[in-house]
Amino acid sequence: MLSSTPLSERIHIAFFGCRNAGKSSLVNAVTGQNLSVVSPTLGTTTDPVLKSMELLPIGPVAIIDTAGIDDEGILGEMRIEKTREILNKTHIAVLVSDATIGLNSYDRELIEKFKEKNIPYIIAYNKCDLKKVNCGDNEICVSAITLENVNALKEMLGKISQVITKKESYIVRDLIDEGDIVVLVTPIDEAAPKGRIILPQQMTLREVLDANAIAIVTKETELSKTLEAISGKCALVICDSQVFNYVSKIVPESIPLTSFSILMARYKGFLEESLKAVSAIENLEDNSTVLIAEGCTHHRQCGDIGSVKIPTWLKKHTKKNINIELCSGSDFPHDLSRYSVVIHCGGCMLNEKEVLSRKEKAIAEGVPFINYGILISYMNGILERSTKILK
Ligand SMILES: Nc1nc2c(ncn2[C@@H]2O[C@H](COP(=O)(O)OP(=O)(O)OP(=O)(O)O)[C@@H](O)[C@H]2O)c(=O)[nH]1
Ligand SMILES: [Mg+2]
Repeated sequence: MLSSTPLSERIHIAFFGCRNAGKSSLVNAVTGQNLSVVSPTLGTTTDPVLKSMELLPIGPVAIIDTAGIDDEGILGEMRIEKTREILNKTHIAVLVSDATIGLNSYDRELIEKFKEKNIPYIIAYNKCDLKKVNCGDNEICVSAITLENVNALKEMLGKISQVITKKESYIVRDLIDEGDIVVLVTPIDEAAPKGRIILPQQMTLREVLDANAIAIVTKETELSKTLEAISGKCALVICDSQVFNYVSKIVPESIPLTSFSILMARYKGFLEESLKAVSAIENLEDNSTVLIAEGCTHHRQCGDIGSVKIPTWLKKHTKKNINIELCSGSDFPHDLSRYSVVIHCGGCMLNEKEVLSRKEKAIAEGVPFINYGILISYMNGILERSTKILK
């Protein structure tokens, strides 16, 4: 984990198209690896295949091969649903069309989806060893068999990726100055993963170093001693949201305080929505249903915060008998209408596209979308304090 770019930070390039268009063959050709099974049988690829790799000239990417969008029957429908879910995390789409057949209605529907979701796309007319077609600006004739134009396709992907990565966003770098001391408070309890620190902490630490600032990492139990040792000379304290209450009592009001989850929500683009939405918990009633969504699937990564701590605190705060539902990883309910509120982790394991598509879905359905850290600081009465430095 420490040695490679996290999946959530990689450009996701997904290959879509009809069965037998040669999606898997082209993925193998582009990556130079045998990632996906190829065969003349329709519907060879069933579940999406995702592989993290370094792809020149782009850099760290996640390449995704998908099932044919024209798949049939109930199972086919489920596969198509999975393919649509992939759209929510795709930065660049490659529509693979069989050049001997040309674009069909499924392909056109996909193109509409790309446009609707603002996904830059390339149409790759594959099997150009059998037939060539005239290509427009974002189109290219390729052959996964002879490898004709496969490098040119990679160059096109490289150009698009340069455009979409221009917009820099930061976790903490823009909040601190060179030489600042930043204290990171990371509880190590039984829920902490063995032998490492978790992703939001790693990413924050890296940015503190990038800013030529000084990072001090400590557990909450050593925080008092830490602050004493540096005579309170500290530009910012960042803690795990679970220990907000404890930490807020130790850190003097004069030192800015926030949490990893809040910083992550800002980085992924849903801080403002969370701030607007958080007071919606006051409207919860007995039997209201709340969805708690966690981006990681390794249960222990976030420990019991989503399944135990937040539900307990929420019930205590609202004094209502609330129903809690949990989801994790890439699973996110299709229909949010049953939920009074969605409470979402910082989303460090999901790419920003996926988090934003969840936020937009919630907004479209009128369901408040709140970040873990914002919720916890609100319930502890320190919302103003923990977001002051971000404004
Ligand atoms: N002539 C020629 N055949 C190709 C080319 N690319 C793929 N094929 C053949 O087309 C067939 C389907 O290839 P796949 O890569 O499995 O197609 P797919 O789009 O992944 O198909 P599904 O997984 O079923 O959706 C195989 O028999 C490939 O050998 C190409 O560039 N030229
Ligand atoms: Mg395939």
